[in-house]
Amino acid sequence: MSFLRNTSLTAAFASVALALPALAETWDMPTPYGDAVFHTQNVQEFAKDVSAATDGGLEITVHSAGSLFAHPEIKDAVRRGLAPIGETLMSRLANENPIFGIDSVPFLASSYDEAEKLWQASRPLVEQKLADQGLTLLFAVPWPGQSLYSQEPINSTADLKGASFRAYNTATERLAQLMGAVPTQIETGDIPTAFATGRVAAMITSPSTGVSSQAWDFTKVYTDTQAWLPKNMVIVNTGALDGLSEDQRKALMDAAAKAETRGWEMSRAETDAKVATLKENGMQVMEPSAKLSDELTKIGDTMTQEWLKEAGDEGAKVVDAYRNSLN
Ligand code: PCA
Repeated sequence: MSFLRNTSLTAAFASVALALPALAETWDMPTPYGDAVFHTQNVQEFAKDVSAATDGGLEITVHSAGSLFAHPEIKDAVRRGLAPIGETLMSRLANENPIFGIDSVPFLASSYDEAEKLWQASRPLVEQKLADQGLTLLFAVPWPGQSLYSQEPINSTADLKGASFRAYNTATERLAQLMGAVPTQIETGDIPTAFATGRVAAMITSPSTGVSSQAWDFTKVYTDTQAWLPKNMVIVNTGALDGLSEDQRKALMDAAAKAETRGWEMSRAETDAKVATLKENGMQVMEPSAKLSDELTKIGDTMTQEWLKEAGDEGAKVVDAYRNSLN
């Protein structure tokens, strides 16, 4: 064995090692929804943008459809640093603080323009409540307006009396109760089975989720209530964020701002496209009757009052700022 050959080999390895860039950081990113959903596609684009802007220095691996952490666990996983970054439905956190549920109060903000203004008014408090837990908000994107899916036409809430109704947050549970229905929490991935086995008979969700769960297989009527636009948000563990280089942090924040703009555009485009898909697959698309609209508006008023009561002064300030921004 030649000592000389060995040292020259070692030297060769050392020079290769020196020529390599610093080890790339890889972040696992749990997300709740499937790959066909526009939110997931937007997050994938975001990950690509971050990789490109950091020359591969920060790679984000998206684990969609609750495959790394189930939806209810994602936020705590990020808070505890089990995953540095993740996506969740903002209103899933409403039990921690009412501000997270402000976008799920029926008819408080029911168009994209209103939803955007509500987001501007509520974002600082959302950011603050997340910061209190060591979390940083990166971006938030709305689902299209929430509308009813049922087997028979719904002319008034009386038609839902006693029906089991799929819920995905506390607001949809409360809505079901106020309509006289019986709420059951079901994740999007379990919607088809829940209908097939009779666990639920109706739901309120976006045309996007209607299409991704193939609602035409188990419901016949889509009633276009567009009652609110709940948001998904992407959060990052603040400690993990602080551990990045300044360049990487900037790349992440820039990609986040871009993802927010792109996501809102994707969401706006979704509404008509996915309603058309529901129709093509044989669903009856209906406008709500005057009676149903009236009843839902009243329920929205009740839920706004309940929200304000729960959210106190800081919540009232957000709603005031939002309402002032509408004029
Ligand atoms: N889809 C998600 C949240 C809101 C939406 O449109 C769901 O149904 O769970």
